[in-house]
Amino acid sequence: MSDNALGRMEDLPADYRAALAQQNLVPLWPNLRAVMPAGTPRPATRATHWSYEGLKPLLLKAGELTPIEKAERRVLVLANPGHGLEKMQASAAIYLGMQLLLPGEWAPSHRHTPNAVRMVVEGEGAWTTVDGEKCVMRRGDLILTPTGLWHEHGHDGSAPVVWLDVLDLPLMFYLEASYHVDGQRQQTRAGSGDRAHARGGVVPMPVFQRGSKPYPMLRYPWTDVRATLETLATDDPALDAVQVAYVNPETGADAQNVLGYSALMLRPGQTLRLPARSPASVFHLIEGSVDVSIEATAPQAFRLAEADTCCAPGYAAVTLTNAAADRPSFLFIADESPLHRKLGIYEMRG
Ligand code: GTQ
Repeated sequence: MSDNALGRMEDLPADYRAALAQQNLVPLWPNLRAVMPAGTPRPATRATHWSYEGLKPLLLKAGELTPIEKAERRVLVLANPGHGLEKMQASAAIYLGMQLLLPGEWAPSHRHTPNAVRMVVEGEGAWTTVDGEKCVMRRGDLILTPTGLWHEHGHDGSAPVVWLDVLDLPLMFYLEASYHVDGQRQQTRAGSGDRAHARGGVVPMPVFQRGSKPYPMLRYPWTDVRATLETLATDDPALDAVQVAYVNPETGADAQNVLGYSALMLRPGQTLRLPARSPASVFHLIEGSVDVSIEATAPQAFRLAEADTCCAPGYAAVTLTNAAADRPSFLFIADESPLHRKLGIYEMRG
């Protein structure tokens, strides 16, 4: 049925409309197509690129303007203009922020309902203590701070440290389930977020039982992930998508419940087309140089330099090209696929 076949609001008498509103009632038919468009959704999420070179001076300036005590978390949010900047969301479910911690600073312990991960962008000497385990932060490391776990950030190094925060905050906020609790400085215990699961293929088995922690591994060191990608590329030269998923090493399931995380290597000069899928996604360049082309309603193309980030709406194919002809490029990818799969709305359209 075409759009104009349905009655419009203006077709209804003004007194009838007023009587409906008076009783908090709304006629569906004038609004039906807006909430359920034909064939494909109309995402507010716009393909957007955030340049690290562009934002870094502003982030460092925030370090001068706002002491950590006045910020709790000193973050510039990568906001999608399609949603309105004040909504602070990259997509329907994804929040992105660039966080700065200066030498000697401490971002106090808290926990919250949204799940978060950190992808370390630059700087040495910072750490995040998650659930009592002190996780060192090195470039490219992924550190989980899952829902409900205490976390705090500190910095013993001598130069600024920056990382990318990825949270499912927009979803939790929409669900009216977003809140935080302040805590005390955590007592640390043995463990560094990854030690017991650092070597693939074996998992702890205390007293003949498999571990039951929902988040057994909190830190995914980049050196290991990068080495895995290189091995994968070497062992299977015909493999197109040299990509690994960050998973729970006990169960093999996605590392977190809502957002999915992966790392992708593009061979020198390689072009890879990712088919259109329902979840929105985020691409962050860890190493190299990559051209991103997004086949959205308003097509977009970006060149990602190191530490740049971009997002693509769902239902849009994305083509990635390694702009370097002589070396691989490495991307960190976050997307909404665990959420879509759980909801039964996951689609791949080709
Ligand atoms: O580091 O705990 O970007 O609570 C937003 C909210 C980071 C954090 C963000 C947070 C954090």
